[in-house]
Amino acid sequence: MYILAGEEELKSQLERLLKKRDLRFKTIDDFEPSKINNFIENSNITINGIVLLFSKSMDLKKNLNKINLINKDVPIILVSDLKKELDKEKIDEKIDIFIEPKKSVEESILKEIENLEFKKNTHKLIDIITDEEGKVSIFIHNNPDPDAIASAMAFEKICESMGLESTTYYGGLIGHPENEVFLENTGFKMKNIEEDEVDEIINNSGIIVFLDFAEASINNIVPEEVLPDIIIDHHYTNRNINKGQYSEIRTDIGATSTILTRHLQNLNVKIDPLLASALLYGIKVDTNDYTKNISTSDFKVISYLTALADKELLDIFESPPMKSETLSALGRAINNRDFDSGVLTAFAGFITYKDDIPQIAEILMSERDVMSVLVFGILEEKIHMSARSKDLKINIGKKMKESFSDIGSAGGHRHSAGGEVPLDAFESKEKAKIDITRRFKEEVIKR
Ligand SMILES: [Mn+2]
Repeated sequence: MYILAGEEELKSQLERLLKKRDLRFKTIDDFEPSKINNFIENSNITINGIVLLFSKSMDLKKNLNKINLINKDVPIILVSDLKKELDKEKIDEKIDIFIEPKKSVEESILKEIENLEFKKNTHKLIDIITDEEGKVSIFIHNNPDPDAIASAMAFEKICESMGLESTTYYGGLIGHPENEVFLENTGFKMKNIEEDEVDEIINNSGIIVFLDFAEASINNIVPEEVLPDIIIDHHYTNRNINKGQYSEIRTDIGATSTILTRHLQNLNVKIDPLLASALLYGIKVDTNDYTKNISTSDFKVISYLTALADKELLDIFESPPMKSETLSALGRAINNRDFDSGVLTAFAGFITYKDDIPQIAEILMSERDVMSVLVFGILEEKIHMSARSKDLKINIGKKMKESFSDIGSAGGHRHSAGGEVPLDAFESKEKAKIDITRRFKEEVIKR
């Protein structure tokens, strides 16, 4: 049961709502804490909450002390637009739930406007795609990440639903092993191209689409002078870009995959478990596990996609199986590790993939009592290094720079860093191992 107290008009509105939902309530006519407490004590049914309704017309301040007198075992829900004034009175501890009616109305209006905007955009997008004749060419940035790849999958799905042919192109490599596993498991086919192939593709395209980037020639294979028909992106740029017919650059949204999902929803295009998983993983990576640059639009899309996604596939995306060479390098690093005062250094020997080094560093960080890690290995006459630290007093990027910049290049951030040193900076492989370990320990261990 709920107890309602406060302003008449709001009370009768809420009464109607509760009746509709078959929820029991008791209305207290004038706001008297003793009356409420009496009712709570003498009632033989559980009181789920007390709803206090105060809009601007009533002097809430006058009643503040009264709220203090209410039985503290029952949750208090305060409905009022005067939250700012209340904060000063430090009433937050007494109120369990705060509802601001005006703010809620504003938010729902904004939400509806945002929905309308998205629908309008989808229509515009479709108009452009259907107006133009010929093939749809989708470009994504160099060394594409899951967000770019999933967005291309979604755009191709839209084209397919309209009976149009489309191809996705990218320059560079599928760099990280996680991205490789991601692409492999989506089964998505896209074309890796060189610069000299772009002109012909552009000339044979009806529609040119840029996804997850907005500016030709910056970290992508498209020449500067190419004007796209469609841009969908979420990265901030302060430069004047050639926008073409349709450009949707939403820096307030966490991932291009979110924007594409909204278009798929508006078009009622079926999102199969594979596409849902890919889009969801794209958002996850771009928002740093749903923590960075995330908006209400992203959250809405995330909950929608989570219901459709293939959980096993997501598990594979999130913790990709290791290659046999990587596992061997990890084994060597584990056997060759040296632990001293919270600092772990590990030599992985001759490695096959450069990306193995940071991956191994991440794994070795999980050992108990380890605060900082340096992993290094040899590939093509170079020593590749990767360092991690959870020691708050250390900036591992700076430490790496101080340790190695005289013989190679090194640097990074507070918690994560890397570097490269030519093997011939040392007399032998054995000397390299000793010297690198010594340099790192000298900088990182505080004695
Ligand atoms: Mn992105």
